[in-house]
Amino acid sequence: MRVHVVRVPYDAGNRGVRMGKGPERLGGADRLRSLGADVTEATVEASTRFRAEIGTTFDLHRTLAAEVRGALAAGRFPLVLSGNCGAVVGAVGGLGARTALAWFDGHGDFNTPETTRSGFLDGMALAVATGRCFRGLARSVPGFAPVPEQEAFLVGARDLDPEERTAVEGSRLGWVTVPQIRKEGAAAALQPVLSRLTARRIHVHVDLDVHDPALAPANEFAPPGGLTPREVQDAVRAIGAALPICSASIGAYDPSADPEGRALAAGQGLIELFAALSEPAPS
Ligand SMILES: [Mn+2]
Repeated sequence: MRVHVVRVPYDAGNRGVRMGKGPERLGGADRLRSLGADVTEATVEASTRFRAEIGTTFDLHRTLAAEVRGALAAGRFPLVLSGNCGAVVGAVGGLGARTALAWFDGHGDFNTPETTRSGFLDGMALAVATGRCFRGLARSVPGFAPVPEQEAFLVGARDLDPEERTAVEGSRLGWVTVPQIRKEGAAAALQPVLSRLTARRIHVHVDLDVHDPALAPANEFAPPGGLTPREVQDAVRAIGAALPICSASIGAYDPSADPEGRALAAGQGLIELFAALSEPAPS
């Protein structure tokens, strides 16, 4: 296992607060080393002192894109631990075109400036990654090209604003729901969205609030009715069986919402799973 762990310890442009605490708490590098992995690490920092949610977030994306590109060039698996889901925009910049996108999340992250009710940029993260909004700023991320909607899919999303839901339903995004996974099993539930992908590799993003907060409370926004940690792992394995997972990101972990460390355990389990899946298949 050759892994490059990149932390982006920011939430809405602010360092080390709320979900910005998550990357350091998740750790990962030492645990992976103890399992025999060859691990390098980096922490992405804002390049300007004044914090503006939108400007600082895209600034972080630009730096993250370079980290991801460098890791791939060095033959390492980029594993991004981020406060916000928008880090995927930076990762996509580093990955280049022809990469599909799996998006595990309790929410849709598919709002736009015209539909958002909270004003939280990260609620638009998937819309940015697929080129629906903030196109100019997204173009400022080196290497970024929007992921075509038909090459992206939501997993476990269940709390969408009304207009956001309409947007997802009117889009070409895939959407695999909690009831589908519970009823059919992860592999069967994911098969329709996986079989239509034309990309040759995939980035897997996990907002830890895809988990049921009764089992693994990731943050204060986690909606009820989520997946079990086992279901999330099964779904990631099903994706990895269909095409190579070239990079991954784990986001939205707020340690203060998780006093018993159950979402932490789920996140650390995913870190180990991604590292294990990064091994090239024996030939
Ligand atoms: Mn999210």
